[in-house]
Amino acid sequence: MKTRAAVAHAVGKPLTVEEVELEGPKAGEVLIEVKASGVCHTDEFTRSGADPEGLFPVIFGHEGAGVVVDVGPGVTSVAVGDHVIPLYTPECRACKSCLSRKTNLCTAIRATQGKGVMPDGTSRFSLGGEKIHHYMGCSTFAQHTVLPEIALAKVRPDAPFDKICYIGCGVTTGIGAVIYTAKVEPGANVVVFGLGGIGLNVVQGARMVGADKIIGVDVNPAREALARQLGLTHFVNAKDAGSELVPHLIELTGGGADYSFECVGDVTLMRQALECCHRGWGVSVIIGVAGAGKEIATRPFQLVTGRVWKGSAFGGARGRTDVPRIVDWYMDGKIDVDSLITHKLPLARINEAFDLMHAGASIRTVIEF
Ligand code: AHE
Ligand code: ZN
Repeated sequence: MKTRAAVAHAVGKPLTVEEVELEGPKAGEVLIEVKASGVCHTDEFTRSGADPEGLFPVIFGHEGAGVVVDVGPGVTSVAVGDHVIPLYTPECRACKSCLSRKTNLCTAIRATQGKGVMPDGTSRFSLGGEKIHHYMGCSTFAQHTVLPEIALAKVRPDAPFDKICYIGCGVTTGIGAVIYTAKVEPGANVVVFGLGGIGLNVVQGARMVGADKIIGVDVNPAREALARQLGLTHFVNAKDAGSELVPHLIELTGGGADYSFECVGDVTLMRQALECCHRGWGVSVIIGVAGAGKEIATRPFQLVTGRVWKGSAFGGARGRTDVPRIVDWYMDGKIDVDSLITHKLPLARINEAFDLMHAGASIRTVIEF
């Protein structure tokens, strides 16, 4: 079939919206009509060339919501008409990682996903006979896309696509890092580095679990008001604090943070996030994705004295199990998604979403099909 998609032909170039060829679903695969897709910083990370796994030409987008329109042979967990959220971290419930109960990082299809193809090693997208790569197994900047069934969370049909698409990455990554990865307990002091599309969700996750101080660090003072609406108790401008940032945070938390979260992907901030943690028990969670070749550093003393450095992908969430529950939390008014979706655009104007992101003008832009 033909469908409309935003194609990235080469590193650093704007996306071009064009009609592409899409093959139907093969065994274990599902064809969905994408109704809405958020534009995440990770799409820009790969578009810019900073991602060592980046492949071109490609159809980006990994934060979508849509409807099942066809299923391939052997598909049992979803049916035509079901509302679904694509999962860049699938959940097969059978691989070593899923069975370990220690991680959400299902390994069933990671190798082929990283090569921009479906599990059988081929792509469903092409243009004029040339193969186009899938992105993070999702490619939601297309009106239709194909995914393995293990990479789809079935969600309630009354939830609006233009809001719940954000649960496909940013919301789950931020809230999940608090509740699944860090397991923040009531009364804890939390420091959040970066109050963007992920950090603001860390803030509301911390509020949800009953954290005491929720301190946000950012260089953009315009982020403070929205962050406070979501539960922030203190705002620290990193520019004003300068080299005193870490001592200031330690003082503000009465000795150090119980938990800190790096939501930017900056290795200097990652070090500060670790070092502002409380001696003996503070846990720092890295969420931000850093560019190719970047490395983190700290004095081993920081870890010897009990601070813990962790990472979190997709918030530690098991997509097929946890994403439908997070959709319920949104529908029940337990979490705020609407305030974070600051812009909406049609697919034809998708490049403006990247401009808004660069200007720091948006938290999330959602593309509506
Ligand atoms: N390909 C990059 C790493 C990119 C990365 O870390 N991706 C995150 C998702 S960011 C969501 O916006 C992730 O969850 N990765 C899990 C995985 O299996 O890749 C690189 O540096 O190589
Ligand atoms: Zn993302």
